Amino acid sequence: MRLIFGERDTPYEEARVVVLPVPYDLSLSFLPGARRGPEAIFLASRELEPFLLELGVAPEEVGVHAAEPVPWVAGMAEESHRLIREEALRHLQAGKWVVALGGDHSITHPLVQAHREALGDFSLLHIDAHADLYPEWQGSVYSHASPFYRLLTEGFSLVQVGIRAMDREALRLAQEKGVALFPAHRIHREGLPLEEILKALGKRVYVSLDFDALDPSVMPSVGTPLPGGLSYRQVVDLLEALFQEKEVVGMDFVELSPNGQFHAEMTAAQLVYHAIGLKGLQAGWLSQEVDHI
Ligand SMILES: [Mn+2]
Repeated sequence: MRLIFGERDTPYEEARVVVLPVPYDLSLSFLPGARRGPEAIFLASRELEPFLLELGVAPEEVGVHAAEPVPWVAGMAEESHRLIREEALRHLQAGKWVVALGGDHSITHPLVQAHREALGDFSLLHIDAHADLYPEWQGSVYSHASPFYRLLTEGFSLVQVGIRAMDREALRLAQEKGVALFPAHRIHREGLPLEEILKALGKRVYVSLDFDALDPSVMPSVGTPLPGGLSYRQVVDLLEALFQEKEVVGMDFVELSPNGQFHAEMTAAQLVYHAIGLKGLQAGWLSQEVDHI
């Protein structure tokens, strides 16, 4: 049975938004399970209230189509990444706005490649507990700890928010390459520096969100939880400011690793749904028909 996102699925031709499941987690180093992330988000999304009070719209009215999951090839990271890039590119070339659901964070590299091929240049906003700037991890450049190293060396400008784990070499690399780093401890001390974050980004932005950016008290269902994370409200505030000021060319939400805590799956689904609503408002696909509070 094919799963859908939300209460109803819009046929592909009419849909503006494609939710693309990428259940790939073969690069994980600690706790596997992110391959079950997309399915859990789909199932939880069925329980969402379609009307989003905060935005005053029903995001599903943009027309959301759930695509077939991208297949992967066991033991063949390069081939699996090629399939991810090709599937994303196919939807982008059909004019869809793609929201990818991981899967582990390694999928961001082929997703970003597909977006650049279809849509040209943009900067990267990476929301995560981990900087993911290792040249390789356990011998593989296709690792979930490496996508942003690869993207940096390919010339992308990078803004990282919520970070609380990186080693000395990664910090040195980030400083050398001009990464705009907004670590979680600074956000907790000073509040979310929205203006500074927006200033560090170009006009067009791709967003990659690792659910472990959220504090484990909010989001316990991740492969690599770390204390000291962001609140749900802080992440929503960041996305709202971003969509007001920038053109968001695409998004991925990665590393949900379901472990029986349904509230975490609801949190993930709600965040994805909220982002679709923000895109709908920014693109003019949705307008508020009732005064909302
Ligand atoms: Mn992470």
